[in-house]
Amino acid sequence: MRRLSGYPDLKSTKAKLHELMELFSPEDRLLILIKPDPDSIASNLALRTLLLKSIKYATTGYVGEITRQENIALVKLLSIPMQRIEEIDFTEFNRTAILDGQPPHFNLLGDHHFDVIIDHHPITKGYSASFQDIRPSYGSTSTIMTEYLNAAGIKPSTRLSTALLYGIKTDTNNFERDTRPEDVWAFRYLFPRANKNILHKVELSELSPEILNYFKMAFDRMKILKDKIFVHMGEIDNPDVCVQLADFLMRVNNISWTIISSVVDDNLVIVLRSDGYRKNAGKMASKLFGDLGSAGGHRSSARAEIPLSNLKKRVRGLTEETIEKWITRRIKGYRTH
Ligand SMILES: [Mn+2]
Repeated sequence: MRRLSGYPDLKSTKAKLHELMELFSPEDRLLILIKPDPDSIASNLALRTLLLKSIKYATTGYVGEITRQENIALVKLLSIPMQRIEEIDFTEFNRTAILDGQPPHFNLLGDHHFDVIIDHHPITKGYSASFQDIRPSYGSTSTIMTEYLNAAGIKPSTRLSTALLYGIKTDTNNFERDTRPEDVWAFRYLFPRANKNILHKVELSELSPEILNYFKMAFDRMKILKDKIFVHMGEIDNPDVCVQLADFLMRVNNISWTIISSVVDDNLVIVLRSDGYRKNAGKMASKLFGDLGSAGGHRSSARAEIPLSNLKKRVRGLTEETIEKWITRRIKGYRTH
């Protein structure tokens, strides 16, 4: 097989692969546990491919919900078989693997023994595993899995390559963060094999049809306050809408800040974005709303949550209009320097 520009360290990966394969026998029934994000989903597909001929079967169980539209599209377009963990009968399996995470991330501690853990998050403690390969400096678990496939001499299928490529792209935010040469190597290795049309469709699938109604509402309600866009969405079921709106409206030229608020249950939830260059959304959140609830975040993204009961004395009647006016006043009073 052709080696690409010196990466990765094939010799040590081959040794690890050997160690991994030694663990399994043809009668094994493996349960793979993941969280349903692209890197985990792709890594799971890669492990299934690696072990295809060495075990009886593998089943993938995921923890939590598949909520992001891109992930729903990924699973559907690549027809990746997975089951909710609640639907799984653990007694059916004699082996367990965790990919792109470690037992504490799954609240699985105590006396359960794990067979395989492959991950790129910081190393945690308090569990036992027969095989571990944790590389915190790597951008994605998909990168590690690509090295394994390469070491095993397996040419990844179009479907697998597409999934792994997307896993790397997502976790490294298109190589803008936590990227190592190995991630770039894996990307180059997978790119010619992947289906770029599917990838493109998955990446464009961020909006659900239902959210378009919220976009319509936001366009009607939005206020442009100098370099800021503010929208109060009123009462909604899920504040994820605010996150998508806040990200989307940052694309508007000359806008450095977006602030999207909504009432969810008995809380006022405010999502803030800034260009993060000379601005600091976390600072803005805590200065504007920190006196009344939890507020904070990073330079480019932040969030505040205020129990409505804390606003009773400040915001007359707690109606959509009075809440909107109150936030507008606070935003106008904020000095960006
Ligand atoms: Mn990951």
